[in-house]
Amino acid sequence: MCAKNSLLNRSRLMVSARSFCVLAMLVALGGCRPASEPVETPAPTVTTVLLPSCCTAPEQGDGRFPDPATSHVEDSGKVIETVVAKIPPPRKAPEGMVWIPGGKFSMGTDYGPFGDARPIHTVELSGYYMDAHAVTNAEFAKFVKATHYVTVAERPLNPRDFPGVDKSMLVPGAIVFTPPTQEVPLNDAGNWWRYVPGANWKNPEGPGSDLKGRENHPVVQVAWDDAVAYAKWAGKRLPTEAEFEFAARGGATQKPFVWGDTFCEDGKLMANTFQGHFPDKNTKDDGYERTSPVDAFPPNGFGLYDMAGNVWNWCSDWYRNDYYKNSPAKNPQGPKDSFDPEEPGVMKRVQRGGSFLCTDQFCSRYMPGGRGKGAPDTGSSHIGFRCVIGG
Ligand SMILES: [Ca+2]
Repeated sequence: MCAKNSLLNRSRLMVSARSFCVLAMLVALGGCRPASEPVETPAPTVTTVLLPSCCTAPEQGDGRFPDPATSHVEDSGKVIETVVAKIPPPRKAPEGMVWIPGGKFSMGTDYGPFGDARPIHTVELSGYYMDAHAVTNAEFAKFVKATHYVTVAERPLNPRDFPGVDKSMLVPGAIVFTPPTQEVPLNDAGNWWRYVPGANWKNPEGPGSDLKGRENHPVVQVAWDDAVAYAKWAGKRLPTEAEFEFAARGGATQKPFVWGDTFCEDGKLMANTFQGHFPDKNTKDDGYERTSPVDAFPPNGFGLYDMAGNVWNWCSDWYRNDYYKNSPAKNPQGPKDSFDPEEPGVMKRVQRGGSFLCTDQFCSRYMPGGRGKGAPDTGSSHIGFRCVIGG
């Protein structure tokens, strides 16, 4: 999607929203109002259109996502045992990359809340090299130094693309996780996301923040367009959604976590997620309130780090909630267009892996079948990426 269209998408959202609360719910939760319901022109606010849309609150029970050990949807699709191809790497792996030999696996999950990850279906993949970890701040800095690339969050906003919006509000910036000081309803992501003028990859939390001590953390505040630009410069590409899931599963079959069957392994937290009470009290049992070094947690069965937690990873595919019904069996590239019933009319790309904000109280999509999605022009403080090279 070109930047112009992306901005037009933003603009359309801005004039179709009713209020911060409603739009925040539309973006973060979806389905809060029928698409055909007429809406009033709001008091415009940049903040509302830039909320990320990766997570959906649970709809049942005590407000927590159900235990993956007990939440299984019947007739979710045929499951086969994962077959990791015995294909040796065609050449020495590029520095920092891991050979994923491809094979066959069951893509999707029977885990209850993940309705868009069904039916489970067999996918066959060719081999590829994947970055062992997400692109770091230090690596992204090299790219920017070499190319003088300006990320989406740093670019001026054109008033023509935002009719009716006060020019003073059109300030480059990005959305930042800003935890409230008290318990808040989980049905309004506006309670913990804030648009911060001046926030970008170099200043992830806005002016006054920097990357000192975070050189080995994943870069964040990068839009899909930024990730694609980096990949092209590096001679790589973004992974397809299928490549990411196959890699995340690490050769295992339908395990709920990329490391195995239980959230903790021998009492050890295996990924950077959110502990405590979301979003107001982060007990940081895993040691990190926000991003962590890319090698802080153990790698999975393929030797890949942070395939769950830390930051979401942009994938190349457009997002459609119903894609698994029609996905090609071999090397699927994603649908030709995008549709998210939670937010019709907004084109989105797939994100995978979950982030440091994932918790069973709000977002369990760090589990390998979980799908995330977001507008290509919208990064945030918990979205990064990694790259692949075809075999
Ligand atoms: Ca954490």
